[in-house]
Amino acid sequence: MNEFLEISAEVKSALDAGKAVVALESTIITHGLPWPQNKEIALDLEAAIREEGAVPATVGIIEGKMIVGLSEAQVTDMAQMKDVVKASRRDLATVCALKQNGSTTVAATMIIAAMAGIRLFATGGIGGVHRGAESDFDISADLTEFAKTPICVVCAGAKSILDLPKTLEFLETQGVPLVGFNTKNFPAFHSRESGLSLDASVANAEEAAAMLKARDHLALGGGEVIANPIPEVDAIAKDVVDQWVSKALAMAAEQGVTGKAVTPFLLAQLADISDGESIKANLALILNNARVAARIAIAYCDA
Ligand code: PSU
Ligand code: MN
Repeated sequence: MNEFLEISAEVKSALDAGKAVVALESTIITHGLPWPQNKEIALDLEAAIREEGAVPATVGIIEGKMIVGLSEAQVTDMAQMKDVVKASRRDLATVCALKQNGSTTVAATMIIAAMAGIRLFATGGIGGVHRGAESDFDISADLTEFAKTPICVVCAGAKSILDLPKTLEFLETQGVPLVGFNTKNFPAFHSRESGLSLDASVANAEEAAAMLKARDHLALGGGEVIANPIPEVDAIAKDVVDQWVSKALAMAAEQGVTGKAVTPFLLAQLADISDGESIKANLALILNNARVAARIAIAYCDA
């Protein structure tokens, strides 16, 4: 085991026993949601995964140690940290070597969870190709990670702050399976449908697990994205979200926000503009994703 990796006793014994484990990211805690909802949801997600019969493993970096299975105290600390680095693939070595605190993006969580031997990961929304990427080249490192690291990410699609058609094209180019969970329409995070169709879907956790087993067997490398729409009761109409997003994008342009600050800035603007509605939807969909990921993890272990 490498000197920077620390797996909690609970997660380690679950993995050793071949039990279902679901990884969770921490950038959503530090840069995606405000205090105190960030802490509450982080702990609620873990509880939901346990309730389904799987073991949660929240991933984060504390003083240079990549931890798989943060404790409640560590999650609580992280939720209030001010100086924490938003760490993606390129940041891992500096954060570890300099003994910094880092929250892990989807890409970094995949890397660390895969080191531990975890196959399933639940999040809210994935990073993607940003609008205007044809001039500023802003494409999330999440997208290239899906092609490299063997983890299945259950998400509610991607936020429409992104360029969704380009995001789907990019995933196709990278050979990443993008599979709808009981849908053939790519979900747009707050809304159940983006209007973009998917070529593949699975009907339930068993079919999803069979797809993962086939992927293992074929040894194609890389991971998979399962797109699970927000529950109907929590969904927000697409035209309402579109209005929020236009305002948020205009603010980002006005303030000249660039680089890794773009996604957190847009998320905070959305929360503000929607008067917390975007956060409510966010909490509902991520909980739903955690439950689905747990069911898939269990079906995968049983298959
Ligand atoms: N999208 C969301 N909520 C989030 C993120 C994305 O709807 O919290 C976070 C995830 O951690 C994701 C990261 O991996 O932002 C992507 O950042 P970037 O666009 O800088 O790659
Ligand atoms: Mn970016």
